Amino acid sequence: MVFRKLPGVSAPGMGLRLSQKFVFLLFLSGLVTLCFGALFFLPDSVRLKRIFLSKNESPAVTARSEGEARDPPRKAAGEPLKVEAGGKLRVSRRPSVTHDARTLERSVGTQERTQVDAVDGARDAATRDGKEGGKGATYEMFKKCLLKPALGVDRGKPSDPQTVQRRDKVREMMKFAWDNYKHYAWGKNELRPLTRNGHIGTMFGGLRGATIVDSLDTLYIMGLTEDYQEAKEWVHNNLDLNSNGEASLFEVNIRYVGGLLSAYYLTGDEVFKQKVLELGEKLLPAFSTPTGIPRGVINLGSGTSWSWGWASAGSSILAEFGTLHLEFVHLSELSGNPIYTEKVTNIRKLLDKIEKPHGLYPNFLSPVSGNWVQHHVSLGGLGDSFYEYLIKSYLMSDKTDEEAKRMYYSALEAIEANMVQKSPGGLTYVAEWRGGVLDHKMGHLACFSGGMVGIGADHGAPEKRQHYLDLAAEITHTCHESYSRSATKLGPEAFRFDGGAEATATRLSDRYYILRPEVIESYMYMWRLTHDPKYRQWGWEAVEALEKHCRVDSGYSGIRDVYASTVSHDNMQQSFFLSETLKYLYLLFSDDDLLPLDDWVFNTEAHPLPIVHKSCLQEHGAPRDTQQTHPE
Ligand code: DMJ
Repeated sequence: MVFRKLPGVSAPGMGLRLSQKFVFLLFLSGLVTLCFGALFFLPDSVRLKRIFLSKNESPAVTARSEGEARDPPRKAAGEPLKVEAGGKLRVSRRPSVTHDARTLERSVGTQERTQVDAVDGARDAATRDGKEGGKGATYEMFKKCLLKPALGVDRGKPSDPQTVQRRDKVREMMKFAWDNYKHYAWGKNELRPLTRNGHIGTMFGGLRGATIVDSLDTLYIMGLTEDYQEAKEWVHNNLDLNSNGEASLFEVNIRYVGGLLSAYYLTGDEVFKQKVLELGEKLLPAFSTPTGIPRGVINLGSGTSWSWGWASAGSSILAEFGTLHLEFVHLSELSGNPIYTEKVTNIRKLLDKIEKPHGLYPNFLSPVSGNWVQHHVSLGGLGDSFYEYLIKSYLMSDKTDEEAKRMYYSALEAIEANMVQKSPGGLTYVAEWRGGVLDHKMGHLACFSGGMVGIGADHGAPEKRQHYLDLAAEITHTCHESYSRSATKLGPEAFRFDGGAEATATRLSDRYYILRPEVIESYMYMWRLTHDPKYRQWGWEAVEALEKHCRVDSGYSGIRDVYASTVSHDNMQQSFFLSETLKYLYLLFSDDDLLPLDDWVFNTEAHPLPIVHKSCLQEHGAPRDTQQTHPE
């Protein structure tokens, strides 16, 4: 009835009755509320939104504080997420929070709110600490608690001339890789050595200089002092953490957090501490899920996080949320803020409690329900570094983290019982487990496990120690076979043990090598543990193969087929080549007193972190409460 009178006539002029005016006002105020509410659902970039909502008001937090979970943002331009050659992850345009997940998130709105509050508190504290230099432990305190000098008596210089020569060669390789990055890709994330330009990629959420941050410690331990200084200057002047892109929590943690932490612990340069505390704080919102299991992707600017589009049912990935512990414990140590340790302790507790098929840890877990999403278990991609971080957490805690130790050895037992196999030709390998069915394939990534089983050997049950050392040697031998059976003497991305294959790739798509470190990493650990000269010999074979097939005019490149003697290059110099592959080679040809293993634990990107000698640190003034957890 009201509407019949409306066209072209203003309401006051229509002589409306009081009740009609009331209905009209009600309608009008509803309309205004609706328009304002709609602002929350506009993309971040819309100007109107920036005018009406204050900058700090993260849409994610706002939505959650109303008990609503917001759909993850869509990438403006980009491809659907997939695992790139090299196991790297690309961001999907497809939001992966399902309807069910949203409903569940709504029903736990209060819990979410508490977590967001905690995160905000931590943000404030971390920012303050970052700016004020922090209330936590310092470089000096850690240094006083080391058993030996970090760089040894003479920077680990070996005594025999051949090893000196080989080590010098590795140093020259680092210099070559670095100089070309510097020349053609400075400030970008990685070098494309054939096209001589930089690559930014989609893993680091707008952060730049991945190769610089990943290389700091390698340059430092190799004594490439001027290059290290330039890298440090860049971090100081150009490492901008106020980026607003979509980052992999895992990749940012292992490369940037790990790289900055180790640079700080090796050099004491305050800029690294300040940057790493600032960055650590930006990662916290990823943990604001009903279970506290972080999602895989985070917008470092807004704090919004979501799951990889390809990970089924919005799940999080074991190797990602299980590879934060070492770095986060150190973030708590340096900031004096226990929140980082609490976040990773919570992950650990959930994993410990949850029922595991045959004692195994599947690769996908829902951050909403805390249940496994499928039963695929792997010591390669998607699973690998979770196991690595269990034993390394135990070692880094000065052997006090009994929970990590117990979980590591029972996981290893389950892996041995269900996944470790012997090929007809007598090669020991770790197969993949898919709901009880074995896939007789081992990935290059899984070759880190030779070193892992090796460093854990001495801490297992006394009657198992020799067995573990033998197992470590056998796995490392198999991985070496995957190299020596190819034309290039470099190993494929994955090799098989079925259909007549023995440590060789059968599929075209598995034949590439992208400068990965895992096989060389195991040589390095096995050398330190046994001093069997074969490991140095195998390392040298790898150097020769890298020089012959991967070195190009302007850097190092991965290759597309390790079985083809005329190689085709992939035009990528991965940052982990400088961070891991060359560092492990250098350590392999150095004396054991360069970064001794009784003081240092390497994160999964080969960044050395000092063992936390808790009581010693406290004696030197470190706070006691960085390990506190929230009351249950
Ligand atoms: C590195 O970034 C790390 O070692 C990670 O744990 C696995 N993949 C690459 C190297 O292959």
